[in-house]
Amino acid sequence: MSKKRDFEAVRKDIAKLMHQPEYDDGSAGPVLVRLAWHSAGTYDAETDTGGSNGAGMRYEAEGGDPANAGLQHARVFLEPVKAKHPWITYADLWTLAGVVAIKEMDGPTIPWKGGRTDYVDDSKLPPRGRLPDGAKGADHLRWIFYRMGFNDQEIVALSGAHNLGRCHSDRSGFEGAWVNNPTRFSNQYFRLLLSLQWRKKMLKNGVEQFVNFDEDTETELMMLPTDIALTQDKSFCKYVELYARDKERFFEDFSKVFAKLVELGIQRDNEGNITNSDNEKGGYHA
Ligand code: CCH
Repeated sequence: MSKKRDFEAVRKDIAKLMHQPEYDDGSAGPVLVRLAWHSAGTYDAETDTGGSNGAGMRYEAEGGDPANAGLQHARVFLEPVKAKHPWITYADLWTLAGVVAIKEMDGPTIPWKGGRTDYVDDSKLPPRGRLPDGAKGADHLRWIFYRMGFNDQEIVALSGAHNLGRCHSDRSGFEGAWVNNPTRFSNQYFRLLLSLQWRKKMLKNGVEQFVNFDEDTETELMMLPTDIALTQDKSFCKYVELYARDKERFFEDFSKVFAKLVELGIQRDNEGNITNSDNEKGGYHA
C-alpha cells in the first residue's frame, strides 16, 4: 500500500489518543463511538440520503442538530490525527475512530473499509430529527432503525453500545452511566437491564430516566426510556436475554451490525472502491 493511504498508521494514532485523563472517565473512546454512530445513523434507505459519506456534521445544518450536542469533543480529539494524515477524509476518520475505539476498549474487531468522501451532495443532506430520541419507546426505535434497514435483532445488538460512556445533562438532558465500568466493552448493559430493579426518576431539569441505586457502593446507574423499552417488547427482549447470557454471540453480532452501520449508503465495486461518491468535486461550502 502506498504511504499516502496508510490506514494502519492512522489506526495507531487514534489508539494513542484514547487515554484522556482530563476527560470524562479518562477515555476518549465512548464519545468517538458515538461520533461514528451519529455520522452514519442519519441514513434513510428509501431516499438514499444521510449516512457517513460526506461527513456533514462539520457543518451547522447537521453539526448543530441538538442530537449531536457534545460530539465536538470527539471531533476535536481527532484533529491532530487529521493534521498528521491530511489525506484521510473526515468521513473515513470518524467511522474508523469508532471501530478503533471499540477494539481499544476490549470490544470485537469490526471490519472497516475506507474510501468515503468529504464531498457533501446537497441533495443527500439529511434533515434533522433522524436520530433516536431517548425519551421514547419501542415503536420509535423501530421507526428510526427500520428506516436505515435494520431488523429487531440488529437494533438490540447496536443498543449494546450503551455499555460505553455516559449521558451528560448539558448535552442530552439525561445524566449518568449505564454500567460501572463504562470504558470497557462488554455485555454488562444487557445483564443489568435484566437483573437490576429500574425505577423512574425525574431529574431537576424535568427529564425522566430510569435509575438503580446500589446501597453498598452508593453508586447510581441509569437507563434511558428507550433502553427499558427493549425489555418490555417481546421481540426485542428475546435478544436482550440472548446477549445477556452469551457475550461471544453479542460480540459477533455487534461487530457485524456496526460494520453495516458505517457502510450505510455506500456502494462499492468488487475491489471495494466506492462507486457513489465523487472525490473530485471537492468540499462543500456552507
Ligand atoms: Fe446512544 N445515547 N442512543 N447509542 N450512545 C447516548 C450516549 C451514547 C440513544 C441515546 C443516547 C446508540 C443508540 C441510541 C452511544 C452509542 C450508541 C446519550 C447520551 C443518549 C441520550 C448523550 C450525552 O448526553 O452525552 C438512543 C435513544 C438510542 C436508540 O437506539 C447506538 C446505536 C450507539 C452505537 C452503536 C455511546 C457510545 C454513548 C456515550 C457517549 C459519551 O459521550 O460517553
